[in-house]
Amino acid sequence: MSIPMAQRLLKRALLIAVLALVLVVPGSALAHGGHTGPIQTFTQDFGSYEVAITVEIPPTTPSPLYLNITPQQDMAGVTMRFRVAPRGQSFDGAPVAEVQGTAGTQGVYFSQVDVDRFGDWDLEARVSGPKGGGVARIPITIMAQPLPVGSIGLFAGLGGLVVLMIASITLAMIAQRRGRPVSGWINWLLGQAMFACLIVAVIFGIQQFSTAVQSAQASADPTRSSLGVGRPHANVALHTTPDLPQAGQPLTLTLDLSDGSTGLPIDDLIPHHNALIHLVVISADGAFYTHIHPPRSAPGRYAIALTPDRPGRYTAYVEIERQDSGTQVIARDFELGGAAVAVAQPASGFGSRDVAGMQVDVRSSLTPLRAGKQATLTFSFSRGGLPVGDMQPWLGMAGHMIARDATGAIFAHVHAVGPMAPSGVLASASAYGPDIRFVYTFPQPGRYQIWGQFRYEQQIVTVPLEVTVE
Ligand SMILES: [Cu+2]
Repeated sequence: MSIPMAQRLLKRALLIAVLALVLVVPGSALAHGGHTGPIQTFTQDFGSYEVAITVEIPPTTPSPLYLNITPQQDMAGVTMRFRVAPRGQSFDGAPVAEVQGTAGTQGVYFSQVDVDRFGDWDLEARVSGPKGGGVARIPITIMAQPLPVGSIGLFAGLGGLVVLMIASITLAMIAQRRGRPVSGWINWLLGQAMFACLIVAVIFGIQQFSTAVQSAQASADPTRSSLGVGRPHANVALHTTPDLPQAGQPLTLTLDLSDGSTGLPIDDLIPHHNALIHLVVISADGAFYTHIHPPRSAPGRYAIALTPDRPGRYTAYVEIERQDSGTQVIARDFELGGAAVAVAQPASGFGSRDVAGMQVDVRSSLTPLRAGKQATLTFSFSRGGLPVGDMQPWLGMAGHMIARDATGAIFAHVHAVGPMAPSGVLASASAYGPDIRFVYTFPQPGRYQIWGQFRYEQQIVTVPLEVTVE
């Protein structure tokens, strides 16, 4: 083989390699359940401290597990401690990473713990401060990313081609130096082998390309996503401690999640909207409302303390998302005895009101509201007559709106229109307002209670209102 010919072949091989590398670039990851990516945010309530912990899952081990900790309120005198253990093993002896909270405006705290193997881990977070505290065990899975078979085939084909090209050029150069041509059968063999490698690379390249196209189509079409399989429904057993709680006295709500098919504890929840569980507890009259994020204490078990202020029936709405499944809301009732501690303030309808030192004006694009017709509800924030433009993200968004009808049977958790805030560090740079909008279609006529929830100056701001749908 002559040197110019070898150079031509080399150029051709390089071109093929470049083309193949373009084909091998993996398709975009699916955006649905079970594909939450390597950065996950877990918002949990530790007593009266709500802390969002963003975990950067390492692609390999041993490696540090980086934690970005974003408290939702003042953390003066608060200590946060973190440690990890492989799931099912004791935390005893695990090194503890400690972070001290500071007073004033909260940024992001950083910490890290070390993980030394792939698999399921529990990240234990302990928060204690002057206003109480609590413990959460956050489930983390560190997975080795296997190289797809198609990529292995493509790389093998291309690698073989490159090796054969180098061999061919080397042989040609040796032959030229000796003044003897490379023997015909060697050239024939090299040519056949190169052709075979090329065919392998092309076949696997086409396969990679079609996989990338299919996964792009699947992520563009929500009905054709990986949700096809799904998982059985979740059973939620709710119990209160004490068994007969009294108004104005603290009680602990414990949620035991089990698989509707096997009855085993559910431990495949994935964070959705920055938490594993969104728990909304509302009294029958709607005067008591709370939206909290109970910490996980063991597989399938979540517990949180609260102090409802009036006797009667309460509904706990448990919103979860299981791996490879959509979100589900499970409602459970419980009763409180005793006498009312606080007087119910009637919630106002649309219009202006004062909340948390701001004026909040709420209006609807559709008046009157009608069942089955889409409406945009706008919350406008101002202070001393000036618009407020530095509302902060809560649970990754500008705002959340809970709507519930008077019977308690209709329950909706609506998110503000607009982009989600980035996770972790960058979230603190996001600012919203003065107008925050929600789009919702009320399914049936009736009276509805609505709670708009926002974050401003590190306080969760809840705006209740009551509307009639015709
Ligand atoms: Cu929530």
